[in-house]
Amino acid sequence: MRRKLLPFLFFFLAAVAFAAPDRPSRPPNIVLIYGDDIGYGDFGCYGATAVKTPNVDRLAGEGIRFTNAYCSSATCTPSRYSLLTGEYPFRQKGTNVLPGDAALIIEPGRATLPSLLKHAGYKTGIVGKWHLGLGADKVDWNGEIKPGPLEVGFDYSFIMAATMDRVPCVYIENHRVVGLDPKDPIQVSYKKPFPGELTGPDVKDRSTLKMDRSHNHNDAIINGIGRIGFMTGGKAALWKDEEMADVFTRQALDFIGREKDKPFFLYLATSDIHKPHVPHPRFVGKTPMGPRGDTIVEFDACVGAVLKKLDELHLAENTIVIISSDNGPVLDDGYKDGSNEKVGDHKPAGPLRGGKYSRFEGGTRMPFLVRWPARVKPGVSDAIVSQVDLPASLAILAGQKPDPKTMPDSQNVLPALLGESKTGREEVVLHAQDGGLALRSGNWKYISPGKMREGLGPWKFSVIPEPGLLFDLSSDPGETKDLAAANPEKIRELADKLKTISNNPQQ
Ligand SMILES: [Ca+2]
Repeated sequence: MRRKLLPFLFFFLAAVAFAAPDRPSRPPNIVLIYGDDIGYGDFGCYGATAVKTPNVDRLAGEGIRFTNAYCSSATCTPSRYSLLTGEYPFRQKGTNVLPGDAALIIEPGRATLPSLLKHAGYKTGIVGKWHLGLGADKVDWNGEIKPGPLEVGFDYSFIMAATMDRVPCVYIENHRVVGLDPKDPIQVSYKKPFPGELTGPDVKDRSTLKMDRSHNHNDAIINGIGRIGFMTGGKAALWKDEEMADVFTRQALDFIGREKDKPFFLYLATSDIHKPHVPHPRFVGKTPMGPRGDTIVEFDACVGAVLKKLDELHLAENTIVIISSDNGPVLDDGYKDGSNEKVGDHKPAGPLRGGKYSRFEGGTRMPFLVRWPARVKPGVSDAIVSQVDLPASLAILAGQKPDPKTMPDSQNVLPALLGESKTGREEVVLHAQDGGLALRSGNWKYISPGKMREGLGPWKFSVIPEPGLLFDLSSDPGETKDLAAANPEKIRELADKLKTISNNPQQ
């Protein structure tokens, strides 16, 4: 009799344990807050003083602050591709920065970070910037917009298609444009303007614009701001840039609230701090740095709202919160917003050289924070990790066995992410779409011959000659002393290694 009761008792106790809040047996929720164009030096916890980021700094103090964490590429689309697929972007054609009417570049059905977590029982959601293409060919913005996030592993999606400076300037929830009046259908073109729609060249008095361009961004004028690409229709659905951060934050909080009773994965890809920098009026003037600095404060407020929500729902203890960015910082990226003139002593890339678009460290070394109170002790880690490792590492944490064939570059660096190991990867490949590849191996950094952008915009362009550049990051984090001539064997070794990795995954 007693023996027969035991299994029931076990199941009863298991059910009680499973129902308890913050139960350790439940897989952790995962919230990945992915900033846009935020540099290594843009947060207080990485040395910024001209901008205050108390919420990000709080998370850093309660978790691990990484000093050698990388995105895969120095621009948006390729980094985001890598983050979700576990594959370096240079292995696939078509992964460079996409126009807003591009087709989906992730093959539906392939293993992704969200699909593996979904398979592990997670509810998966994306809120914010997508920029990985939508549809199989030409998208009908007035019908069902697919395939997209829902076809590559997300249960819920509330996104902008591409970037704030590209059309279409509308939100898309799951498969539909939000707030679209069917009597005012949307058309999008990246080739020619639509008759009767205001475009940049029509605006002779530039003071009538909310923000003028410095280069490009002179196609459709929407909300007083020039964009890349043309669109017509959908007037009721157009976003207002100054409200975007609040809209995405609200959607993120709603997702957490809806899914709080099961493990969830939220990929919150913020609009901040990508150009055009248009913070909500309550953040205007919060820094001496103009709109770019103010959008960092807006990003921090979004982080604060998410942390508060997790606290209110008693989810913080067993939720992993990761904060990072998709590429390095940029000042003048196409709008006259005072970013260069007002930057003052602030160093957007901290002590690193270069920024967005660059293969110098500023292009791809990212702020990277991991907080998980139930398991992770606060600290600082110098382990080398890459965002391309998140799919395999988080999937393994959730009990999945990712296939290295489908996620060829995603290494399991979970011990480093959780602070249980001081080492992560031995080397990482870094990419800039108009430059080529670079390799970090231990403290050595090799940049292959090819094009190079210098500066944070406007840029100087140069060509790196054979045999490339070599730096010792342990003594020269700012990549100022090229050691190539003095170390011919080392540079040959690294060039060979880079070639091997780029030809053969997981070497
Ligand atoms: Ca970006």
